[in-house]
Amino acid sequence: MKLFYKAGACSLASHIVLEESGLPYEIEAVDLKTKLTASGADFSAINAKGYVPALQLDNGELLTEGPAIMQYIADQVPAKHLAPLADAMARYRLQGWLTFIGTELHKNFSPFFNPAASSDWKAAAMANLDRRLAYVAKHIDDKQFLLGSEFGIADAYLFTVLSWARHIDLDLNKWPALVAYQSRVGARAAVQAAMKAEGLI
Ligand SMILES: N[C@@H](CCC(=O)N[C@@H](CS)C(=O)NCC(=O)O)C(=O)O
Repeated sequence: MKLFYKAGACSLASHIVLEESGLPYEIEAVDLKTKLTASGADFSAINAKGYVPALQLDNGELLTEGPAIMQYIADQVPAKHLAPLADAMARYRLQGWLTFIGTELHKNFSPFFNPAASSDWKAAAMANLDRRLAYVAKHIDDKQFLLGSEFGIADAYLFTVLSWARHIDLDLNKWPALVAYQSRVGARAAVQAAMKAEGLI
């Protein structure tokens, strides 16, 4: 498998999950401005959406959308418990978290990385982040990870979006549970390895 990624972007979550899975994989960086991959390929021809993450499977198929990619990887290695089994209630809870992180968190960070975003849009997004993160902090207060005591793919995604806070002047210190969570996830060997491979640490 090959993961197309941009250092520190939402593709980091899929990268962490690949590391956690223990499966063999490669990574290739994408320049999102020129849409060229590190080897000089036209990324738009590989993924018509033009954004990361994208996972090229061993059979040549391409899978896009982080939550789908992460679930695919998790389902290849059920013994690693990166996602609850497909018919378990906990799987729907996981889907709920992936959707929440994608739509309520990830996409409220997006205007801060968009030079065309207005200050009104950014202010509205920051207010949303404030409310949503307060909710997550309360949820995580008595837990190790989002679904309880076991690390899973939603944690890889939440860790990744929380790592953007320092770039946008969002101080996580007002939620000590989130800061502790971030350190807990960040200390995992797979997270360290993925971040190192992307040149983030
Ligand atoms: N819905 C997509 C969103 C992916 C996304 O927002 N990717 C960003 C990086 S975090 C990107 O590649 N942006 C560049 C672009 O849209 O051209 C997913 O969940 O995978």
